[in-house]
Amino acid sequence: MIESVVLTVTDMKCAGCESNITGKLEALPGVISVQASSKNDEISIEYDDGQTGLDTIKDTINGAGFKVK
Ligand SMILES: [Cu+2]
Repeated sequence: MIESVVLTVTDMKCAGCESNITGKLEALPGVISVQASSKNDEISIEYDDGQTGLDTIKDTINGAGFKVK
């Protein structure tokens, strides 16, 4: 099933941070689309919950040096 979430994520400072985390999330199997906004401290993600889960997504964000609230 396709799920969509909006996560509050701090520490994204610029467009470089946005494209960094977008690339890492899009590389995960099952992630369909990612929109990161450093301005709003938000990342919107659509994913297939049969292939990946919120824990994996959050770990990827935290592992890239950002913080999921
Ligand atoms: Cu940056």
